[in-house]
This record gives sequence, structure tokens and C-alpha cells, in this order.
Amino acid sequence: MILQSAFLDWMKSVQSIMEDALSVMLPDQREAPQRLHEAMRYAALDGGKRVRPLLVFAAGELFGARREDLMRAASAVEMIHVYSLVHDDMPCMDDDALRRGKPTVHVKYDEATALLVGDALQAQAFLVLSDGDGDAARKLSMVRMLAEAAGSVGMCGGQAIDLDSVGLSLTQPELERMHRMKTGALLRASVLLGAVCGKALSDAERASLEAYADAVGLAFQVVDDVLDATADSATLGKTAGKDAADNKPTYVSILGLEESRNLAEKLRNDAHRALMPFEQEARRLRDLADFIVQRKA
Ligand code: GRG
Repeated sequence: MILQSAFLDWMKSVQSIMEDALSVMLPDQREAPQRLHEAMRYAALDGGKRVRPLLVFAAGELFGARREDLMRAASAVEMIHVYSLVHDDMPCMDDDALRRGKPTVHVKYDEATALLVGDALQAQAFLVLSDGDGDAARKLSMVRMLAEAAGSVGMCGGQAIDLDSVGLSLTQPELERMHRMKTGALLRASVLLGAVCGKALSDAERASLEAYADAVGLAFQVVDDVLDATADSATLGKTAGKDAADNKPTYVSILGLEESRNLAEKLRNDAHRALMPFEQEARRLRDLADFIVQRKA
């Protein structure tokens, strides 16, 4: 499967829209406290693939959402994602010095600033999501959706299980549960938030999107484990080989490289199958599943 230039152009245009949207929605670094605002912008701007915003836009375009609403939802999800990266890189968690090809926030600034950057980005995400001129009930349901994905039954809970799993040999179902929470929950929320920015979803449409998001979320993590074991730090923009060095259970450690690649391919097919009811209109989501499985960083 070769990604077409129309998809790559669309991806670049969303990435560029997101750079501008985030720049506007983050506090101005000339405003006090300048150092914290500067560090928030350092963490969030100029880097990353913007996979979650791409999912928000692709799902939103499928359901006829307004660009302004998508920019808000996508910025909120990306802020939560960036906060998680900043905290994850801190010495009390993964202790990493490189992220998105740059020194991590606690290295460039200091640990206290990194902690506050994450906290403030999380708060800013909910501010952005609850702002704007959309329907209040819909905004409240979106706030709940993001909070659930980010909290103790989603990303934070998955991170807690991850930290507890170092040195243990997890079974594949246990590993899957951890990743569905740690990375899958936010990817799923990205798809659903984008979709609910548009017209009301039927139960069947929602179920199809959830099946798509679950497959893509897991594929993302399987590929992440493969890349950690096979790519170099310069390509990844973060320290490669950390999972094995930290003695973490991964798809590669449980299944080996080839079976992990096969699993990613199976999940890509599952994602495509889930989109069949939408036919050609879901092409961006379909291409994104391909992109997530084929990515090199
Ligand atoms: C600290 C609350 C808290 C949570 C951390 C998501 C997470 C939980 C930590 C990130 C650590 C990590 C490397 C997880 C593997 C999957 C992942 C989220 C990779 C980074 O996401 P990408 O590849 O990054 O989308 P970019 O930089 O492209 O946005």
C-alpha cells in the first residue's frame, strides 16, 4: 500500500493548521509567567507527527464538522498528549533526555518547570475544549470524553500499570490491556471527538468508529514497540532501544519482531474492515491506518 500524494498533502495541511492553532491557543510567552509559557510552547510547538489531530480531522471531515470545532478538539487532544510526553520523560518516570529531536523539557529547563508544563497543558486542554461558540451540552460531553481518556481509567491508569510492569513478564492480554489504556484511550478519544464535532452519530456509526479506533490504537503501539527495537534515535527523535534497556515487556519481547509486524498488519486490516460501512468517504481514516502502520518514526 503506497500512500497517495493527495493524502500526504492533506496530512501536511492539517499539520500546518495545527501548528498555527496551537500557537494561538497556547499562552503568549511574553505574558507572565514567561518562563512557564515559553516552556509550554517549547514542548508543544514545532515537532511531532500530530497523529491525534490527524485522527480528529479525518473523523470530523467524515461527519461534516466545522474546521473551527476540529481545531479546538485537536488542539485539546494534542495538549494532553504533549503533557503526557513531558511527564513521561521526567526522571521519576522514563528519565529521557531526547524528545521530538530536542532536549526534553526537564533537561532544557528544570524538573519543576517540566512538572508545571504538564499540569498547565492539561488545564489548557480543557479550557480550549470548553471554549468557543458550539452547543454547551455537546462541549460538556466532549470534556467528559477527554477527561475519561486521559485519567485513571485511561492514559494515567495505563501509565501506572506500565510503571508497575518493569521487569515482569506480562501475558499478551495483559500487555494489550495496558496499551489500550495508556495510548489507545487517547487515540480512540481523538476519533470520537472529531466525529461528534460533526453531525449526530447513529449507534452503528459509533460502533464502527470505535472498532476502527481500537484497531488503530493497538496497531500504533505494536509499531511503536517494533520501531523502538529497530530504528535509531536520530530517526525516532527520541532514545531508541529504551524498552529493552529498561526491561519493559513489549510486543517485540513477547511475540518477536516478525509476529509483531504480522499483528500490526492484521490490525490494519481490522481497521479497514471497520470502516467498510462508510465506503469511500472514510478514505482519510483508512489512509491514516496505513500511515500509522507504515510510519518510520
Ligand atoms: C505521564 C500521565 C502520563 C502518561 C504517559 C503516553 C504516555 C503515557 C507516555 C508516552 C511514552 C511513550 C513513548 C509511549 C509509547 C507510545 C507513544 C505515546 C509514543 C509517542 O507518540 P507519538 O509517536 O509522538 O505520536 P509524537 O512526538 O509524534 O507526537
